[in-house]
Amino acid sequence: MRDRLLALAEAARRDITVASEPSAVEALRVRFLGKKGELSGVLGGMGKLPPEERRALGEVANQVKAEIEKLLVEAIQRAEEAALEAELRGPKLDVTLPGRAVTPGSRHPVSRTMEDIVRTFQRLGFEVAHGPEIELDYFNFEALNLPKDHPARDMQDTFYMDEASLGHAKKADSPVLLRTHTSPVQVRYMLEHKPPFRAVMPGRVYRRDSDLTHTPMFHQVEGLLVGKDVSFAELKGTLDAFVKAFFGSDTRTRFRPSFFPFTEPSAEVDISCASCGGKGCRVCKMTGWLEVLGSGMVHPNVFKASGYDPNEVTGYAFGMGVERIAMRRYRIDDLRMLFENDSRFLEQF
Ligand code: 2U9
Repeated sequence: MRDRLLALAEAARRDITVASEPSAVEALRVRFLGKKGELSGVLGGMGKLPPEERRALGEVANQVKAEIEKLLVEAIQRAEEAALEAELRGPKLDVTLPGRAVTPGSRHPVSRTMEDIVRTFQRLGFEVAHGPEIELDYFNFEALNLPKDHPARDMQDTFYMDEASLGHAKKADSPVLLRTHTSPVQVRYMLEHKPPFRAVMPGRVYRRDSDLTHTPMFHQVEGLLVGKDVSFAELKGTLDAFVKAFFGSDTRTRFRPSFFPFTEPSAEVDISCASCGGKGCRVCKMTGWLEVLGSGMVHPNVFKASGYDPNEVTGYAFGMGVERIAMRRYRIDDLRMLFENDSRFLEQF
């Protein structure tokens, strides 16, 4: 049996040292050391030997096994190195081929515009606040002076959430919807802070609208400043400063009376047309002015809904659509360009 073990070691030395491929080395491992391999075959008869002989043979068997294992490790290293070298030399891997170009991404024009608007207000001392896009009817409408039967609710068609799909997530006794403006963030902010404060609320909003000039999702930046004796003059001064910082220092502003349920009085803000300098052209439809934002003094009912005393505090609010401003800024004449994500369009920014 001892001779058979030594013969086995000799055969292993002879065959393993010449194996040149990983698969051949694996086949040899199975042949010599596998469960039904040659070593097992020789040791199978050991049980019948007397204990003395068994111990001596066991020692030899262990030495043979260790040697074969060492030979196999060396062989696999050799085979892998050879395979790698062959690949580098051979035709499979051509390291002289030019690499595939990595095209860097860029900020979307809507994101850039929104960030720039927010940054401009931050320079004027405004904080930035965020809130949920899935909102309660209460914060989106009710608290903003739009009771259920208010005709102004027809001004914006709303995506309501299917009650069944909300499951246990619905705790409050108010319908759930996709916010139609970021104004509910202002309401939440007022409930969580004490005046005086000023903050802007950027984000996505949703309306049941889809045509050449409307998308079901778009972006807004709204703002709110609340304090003691805040005046309409401050609203005008702040928005004029914003317009000059954002569109250029020679841009003029014009405030036109308007109506929003959550502000009184309300005003729409126009800026002088940059394309014609105010003389009138196709861009401004010959008026010399472009409408960019809405604004007003916070309505007393809105203060009451947030637990503020309208005799103690006043404030102003404003809102703007980011897509519209991005289109002005980059002279994009088709809204759909902003939503198609065509890389030939996006890589221009
Ligand atoms: C609170 C109080 C007052 C937010 C305001 C506007 C005027 C406005 C529109 C501009 C174009 C939205 O993107 S748009 O469709 N917004 O004109 N938004 S005042 O007033 C508020 C909001 C919250 C608590």
